[in-house]
Amino acid sequence: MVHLGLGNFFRAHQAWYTDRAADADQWGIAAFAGRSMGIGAELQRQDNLYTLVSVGPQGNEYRVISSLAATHSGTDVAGLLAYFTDPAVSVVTMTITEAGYARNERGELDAANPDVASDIDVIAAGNLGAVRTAPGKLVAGLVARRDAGAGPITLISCDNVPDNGAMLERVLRDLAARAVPDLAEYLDGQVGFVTTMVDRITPRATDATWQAVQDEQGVDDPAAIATEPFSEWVLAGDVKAPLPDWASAGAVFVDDVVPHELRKLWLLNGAHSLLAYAATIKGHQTVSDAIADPIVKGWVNEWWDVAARHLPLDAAVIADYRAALLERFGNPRMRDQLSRIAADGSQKIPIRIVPALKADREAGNSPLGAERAVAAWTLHLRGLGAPFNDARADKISDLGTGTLEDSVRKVCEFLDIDDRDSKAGILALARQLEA
Ligand code: CS2
Repeated sequence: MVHLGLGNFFRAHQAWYTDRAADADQWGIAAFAGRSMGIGAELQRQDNLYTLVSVGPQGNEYRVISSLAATHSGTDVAGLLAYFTDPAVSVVTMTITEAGYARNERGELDAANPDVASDIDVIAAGNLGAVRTAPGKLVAGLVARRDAGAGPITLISCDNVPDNGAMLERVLRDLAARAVPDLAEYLDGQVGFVTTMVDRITPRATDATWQAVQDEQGVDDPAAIATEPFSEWVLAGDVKAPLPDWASAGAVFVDDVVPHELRKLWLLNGAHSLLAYAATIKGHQTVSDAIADPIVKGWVNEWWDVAARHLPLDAAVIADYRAALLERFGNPRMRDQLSRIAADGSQKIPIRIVPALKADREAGNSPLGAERAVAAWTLHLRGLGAPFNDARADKISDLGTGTLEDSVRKVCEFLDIDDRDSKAGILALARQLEA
């Protein structure tokens, strides 16, 4: 299998499931970093083996992960195309972040993005090796695979975006329609898209992780990473070619993944984003410190009450998940930095917070818990709390300028929130948070 996005989350999640699958000895992952080599150089020096540290509230567990067979730089497009033409490769997974799909506000491929426009041109000209974006690389790979007659393949997005299989299919079809219209037949018949919910909180790697591996395992592993004990993977969709036996490692295949995705995206990720913007204004730096503050915990519960009113799930399922999340967030040994979660809010707030906010106003309620998250993000854009870091900084930096009232108005416009009461609520909450 091939994976795009050699980040910590992939190494703690999909690589870990593949390592523990009953047929693990039949599989190896060729993983491609983002632009630069990233951790790939360290991994190559140690035969692509690394230690995964599961950080429980009481102590650590260690496992050497051996599912990674090769690591490549993101610029090695020739290497990527070679895998696509190999019939032994049957699945491509990806963790390329919300921004990596190069979508515009309407969820279509953003053809106005210069890198996307360039990919359309080079693919149309048959110069497949010159692609730059993830959608460009995937379409180029599929063209190469079709031309090589290498057979069917399954593509699996593992990013926190609702209905990520359909989302991926849409951007690839948009790109193909502009660059190689005759790829449509191959896409219809030979390419499967799988939608997934992925979950495992994986903080940034720190020296403390490396030190623990050194002290407790006697191994100097610069590629070691830490993660939480909890993990979940729910998949649904059109499997066109063999996959590792992930079910034997705990993954669950269902008919409809959407309720699972919403549960995770709203309750876990939504609370994460609220904490990243609101709790950092109060001076907290990690999730566990923030959730230990009763005021912050109250904000999270208020958000969860809003979200719960609109989740298509039994109340008991939601209550259990909330209780489990409080334990996960409270794990004091994890040290998950809120600045990690604060990144790319322009991609996260619209899918994590806004749908429940709007649904709740439409139902005649006052979704204060959701509006506080938008208020806190507004202040974040104005320089409060966690440092600003957003893949779409060029498009959104103006939202934080002018008076607070200006900012709230622009943020609401950006998020397509036009309800008057919501706007007033967000402004009032922003004033409170600022004070
Ligand atoms: C976090 C996620 O970065 C973020 O915004 O909310 O990385 C979160 O830790 C994972 O989705 C947990 O599965």
